[in-house]
Amino acid sequence: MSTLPIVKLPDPILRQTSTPVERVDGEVLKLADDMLDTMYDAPGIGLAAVQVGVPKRLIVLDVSETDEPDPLVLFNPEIKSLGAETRIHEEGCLSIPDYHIEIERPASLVVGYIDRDGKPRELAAEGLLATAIQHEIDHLNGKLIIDFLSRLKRDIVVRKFKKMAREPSA
Ligand code: GNR
Ligand code: NI
Repeated sequence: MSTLPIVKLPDPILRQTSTPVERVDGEVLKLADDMLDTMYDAPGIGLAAVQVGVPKRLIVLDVSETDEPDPLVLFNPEIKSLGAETRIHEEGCLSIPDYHIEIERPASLVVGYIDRDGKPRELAAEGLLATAIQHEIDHLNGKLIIDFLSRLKRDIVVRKFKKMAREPSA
């Protein structure tokens, strides 16, 4: 396995809509393993393929709070249902370093996906996992956490990251 460079704001690839994985083959399985490596190395609790420059509908997650890792790999994840209750969580994003924002989202969900063996599955999630799955699926649709801000606040953040991309030391 190997780590991959993480694409950062304002790279326009982050705004692309990712396309479905047609077939779970060795190539996308290798990509999933490299994404897990990249996520653990960062460290982060989730990663979408577009964040390593590959706009395919593939996400990896691990919200385990123990020493025991619990890697999840979801191809073509699709939200089947959302719970009525919401939760607010302070979210970060590996593509927007050192930036955090409180976001209110449904507290539970059921997600359909294709697993590593190419089999369709469903997963019921709540708490941090439900939050993280929604954050990752947003990435597949070109959506970022700054889109929960007003236009004015979002533009200020984008400008700051554009400036940092120009002058990496600033
Ligand atoms: O590592 C991450 N932490 C996190 C915290 C709260 C809600 C969502 C996340 S996902 C983020 C990694 C990332 O950017 N995934 O796209
Ligand atoms: Ni993110």
